[in-house]
Formats: sequence, structure tokens, C-alpha cells
Amino acid sequence: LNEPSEVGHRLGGVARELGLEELRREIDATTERLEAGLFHVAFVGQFKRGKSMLMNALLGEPVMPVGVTPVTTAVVVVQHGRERRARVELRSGEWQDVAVSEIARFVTEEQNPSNRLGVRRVEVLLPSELLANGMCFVDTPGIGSVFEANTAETRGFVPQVDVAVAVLGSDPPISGDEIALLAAIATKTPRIVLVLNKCDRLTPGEVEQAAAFTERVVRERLPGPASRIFKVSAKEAVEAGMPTRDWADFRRALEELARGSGASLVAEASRRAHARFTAILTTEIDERLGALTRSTTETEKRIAELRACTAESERSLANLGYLLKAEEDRFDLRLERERETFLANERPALERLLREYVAGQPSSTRGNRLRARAFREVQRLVEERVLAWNAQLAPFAEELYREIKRGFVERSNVFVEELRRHGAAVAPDFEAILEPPLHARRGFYFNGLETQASPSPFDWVATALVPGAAGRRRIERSASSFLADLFETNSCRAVNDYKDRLVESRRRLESGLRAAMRELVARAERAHAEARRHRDEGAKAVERETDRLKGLRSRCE
Ligand SMILES: Nc1nc2c(ncn2[C@@H]2O[C@H](COP(=O)(O)OP(=O)(O)O)[C@@H](O)[C@H]2O)c(=O)[nH]1
Ligand SMILES: [Mg+2]
Repeated sequence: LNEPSEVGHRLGGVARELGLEELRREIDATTERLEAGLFHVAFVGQFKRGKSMLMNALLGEPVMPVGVTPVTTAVVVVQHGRERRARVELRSGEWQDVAVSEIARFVTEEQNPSNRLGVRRVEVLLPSELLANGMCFVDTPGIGSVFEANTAETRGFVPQVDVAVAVLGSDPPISGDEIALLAAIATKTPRIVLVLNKCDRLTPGEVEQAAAFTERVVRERLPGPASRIFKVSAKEAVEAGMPTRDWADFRRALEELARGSGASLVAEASRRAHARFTAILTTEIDERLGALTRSTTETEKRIAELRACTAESERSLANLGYLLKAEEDRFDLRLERERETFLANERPALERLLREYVAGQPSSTRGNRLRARAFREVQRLVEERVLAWNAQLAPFAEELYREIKRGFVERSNVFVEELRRHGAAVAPDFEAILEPPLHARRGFYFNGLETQASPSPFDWVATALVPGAAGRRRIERSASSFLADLFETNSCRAVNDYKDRLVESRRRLESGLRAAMRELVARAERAHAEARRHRDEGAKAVERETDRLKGLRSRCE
């Protein structure tokens, strides 16, 4: 055995001897992965940037479902295997073999709504040459990535990301959410590969502009040096079957990573994993040693204090909830006012553009053809305005979210201080739960109200029958009322999307904090129960256990 895997087995053994089965499973799985020389390249970025299509293009086959509403909790790992096969791990710990073509059943919102099936992770094995050197592709569907998730499954995966491929786009260009996401990733791994996807949708000038803008923002906001940005089109890579734009360079960069840096990536990953496992284990051991040294009454008093302390912090969280709710209501009002101003400012101008457009149509364009054109133009005009406006809302939402996070961080710091005062061992990754950026799962998209855009049979006949100027006026009127509907619907949807995301983010912060508190108290109670068991057996047993724990502790170092 090489050294890292020796350390892994040692730590796994310590976890087993402490009776921490869940942790032991995690340590063993990580050790096994690192022994096999596997490292994780995670594709991260907002929903619909083309992460899945990019993976498919690299793998040369449609493994990941594309263009779907994803499930946030399931992580998909694609790795090398002589045979094509896939298996699904359920929350129960049970594995189920499935065909590669079946994985959409487990990872898409349509077929597995709200992860009803309880999927923890999906593993896909492919005989892909690109993966032959130990590189694994990880799709963290839907959310910005595992980095902003707050479910146990996905949070547990964050420390296992070795390289991040950040998939960015230009419609809109890199958003505040994405920057926050990249900053969160940068605290975990310095290796970030930047990709600007969907370049086929832009003119060459727009591509350069988007790339330069993204590079500048990334340079300003990330601590370390960033990779160059690869300008690609996953669509062209899939369809053309030969490399376009920076595709060949991008692929080569990944190949070189696998060939040249695979070993050092695995070594880095081992170091990170071992530091983390060691911290968790020594915290547990210290808690148990403490419980053995104190008298029963002292420990009982302490547990009571811890319980009181968490109950207090529960109350404090509830109060924080009310305060934040008030903040959110103010935010809602502000957004509503923004929306009204936006409509008041933009509508007259768009009405004018619409009239000009209709007037500019050759007089031979009449009836339903003219109506269809006018409606399409309305969709185009409104979409452009609403998307631009939606991007402008981001800073408001992020500002408020920062406020909300600050509230949580302050409360949790008070709580953690209090616990330390009562002598509780607070694991070093406690603060990590407060890191996620603003939740970005749903994501706003423009709704063109297609059913309303196509005329009813009555409308169609009426439009065909009313001739000349009166006909044009009629078309203008209905296009204008369509314009109003489009504006109203989509601006409300944009506002609601931000509201939902804030509420969701807050909910995740809260549940993350609660889970961390519960774990703290559980650890103290576990230590107490163990100590009592040994004490019941007499002073010799206590001495034996103390020696055993000290032995385990030195095995962690
Ligand atoms: N035009 C164009 N469309 C793309 C490209 N990459 C992905 N798409 C489309 O964008 C949508 C979202 O892609 P998907 O891979 O599911 O995005 P994900 O949510 O980031 O995994 C799909 O409809 C794809 O067909 C690209 O390079 N060019
Ligand atoms: Mg996807």
C-alpha cells in the first residue's frame, strides 16, 4: 500500500472502532477512489448553460439527458469501465443496476419529481479513452453546482471535487450568481477551467466581447490565477463531429490534466480528505475523552446546558426568521416598485416600436400574415427588454441575500461561542454550511405565451375579413394588448423567481444550521452515553477506555 491509502485505511479503522459507521463508509469510499487513482472533474454552472451537452460531446455519446429540468440532489459520476453500465445509489445505501440509457429516469425532475425515488448518486461506467487515466466527470445537475446545495447528499460531495469546469455563457453574460459560485468553488479547489459555451449563437465580435468581459470579471473576483477561457459550442461539437473554435484546445487541456496531473490531483485530494476526516475524528475523540474525565453530574449538567443552549439558538433562529421575513417583505415591495417603473418606462417606447414595425410592413402583407409578424415582433421586443431588466435585478437580490447570510453568520457565531464556553467540541467545518451562494435552481426564462400568440379561429376569420386600414388598426390593437400581457406575465415571473430563490436560500441556510446544531448535541450525548457505560463497569474500564481513545487519537495523527 502506498502512503495515502495507508492513511485512509487507518482513519477508516479509527471511525469503525468509534462506531461511526456512516463516516467509516465515507472514508472507505474515498480511500477506494483514491487507491484506484480516480479524480473528480465537476461540471458546474447555472442551469441550461449546456453542462450536460458539453459532457456528452467530450464523451462522444449522449450519456447525460440534455435540456431537462434536473434533480438537485443526485450527483452523476461518469468514470472509465471496460463495460458500459450504470448503477444508482439510493439514500438507503442500496445500489441498483440500470442501463446507461435509463439514467434520465433517476436524475430528471420530470421522471423523478423532487427526487421521490431518493437517489443519492448515479455512477456511469464507459469505455471512454478520455477517462482511461482516472479522470471522472461529475454532473451536479441543475443547481449552480454541489457548491450551493444544502442537502446532505450534495454537501457531502463538495470536498470531493478536485477540478471544476465552470460552464459560462453570454445570455446573460456571467451573472452575480455565477461569480459567487466561482468564489465558493475557489475556496475548495484552485483548479478551475473556464468555458464559454454556446458560441454558435453569437457573432465573432460578440464572442470576443463576452470572453473578454468574463475573463476580466473572473480576474477581479477570484483570488488565484484563472485558466484561459475556452470558447466553444457543445452543439457544434456534437453535430459537426469535428472540433470547432477552441474545442480541440479544451479537450487537450482535459487530456493533459488526466495524463500529466492525475497523480498530483489524486495526492492533493488525499491530503484534503485526510485533513478533513482527521478533524472530524479528533473532535469526536476529544469529546469522549472529556466526558470520561468529568464526573457524571458534571457531564449531565453540561448536556443540560448544551440542550438549553441549542433550544435558545432555535428560538434565536425563529426570531431571526421573523426579522428576515420583514426584510424580504421590504425587498418584495422594492421589486414591485422596480417592476412598475420598468413597465411605465418601457411600454410606451415599445408601443411606438410596434406601430413603426407594422407601418413599415409592405402593404401587400395583410391579414393573418401581418398579425403573425406583429406578434413575433412583440415577443422579440419584450423578451429583449425583460431579459435585460431581469439581469439588472440580480444585484438587488444578492445584496439582500448577503444581508440574510450576515444575520445567520452572526447568530451562529454567538451560538458557537456559547457552545465552546460549555466545552463542546465544535468541528472545524461548522462554518462551511453558511457559505452557499444565492440559490439558483429554478432560473427565470422568458415565456412567449405561444397559445395566446396564435389566433383563435374566430380571431383568424375576423382578421382575414377586415380589410385595409381598419384591418391594420385591429391587428395593432390586438398586438398591443398581447404586448401588455407578455410584459405583465414575464416581469411578474422575473420578480417571483428572485423571491423564490431568496426564500429557498434562507430555508437552506436555516436547515443547514439546524442540522449542524443537532450533530453537535448528538456528539455530546453519544460521548456521555459511552462514558456512562464505561463508568458503570468501574474505574478499570474507564482507564481502559481512556487509553484506547488516546491510542485512537494518536492513530489519527
Ligand atoms: N446553440 C447551442 N445550444 C446549446 C449548446 N449547448 C447546449 N445547448 C442547448 O442548451 C440547452 C441546455 O443544455 P444542457 O446541456 O441540458 O444544460 P445544463 O442544464 O447546463 O446541463 C439544451 O436545449 C441544449 O440543446 C451550444 O453550444 N449551442
Ligand atoms: Mg444538465
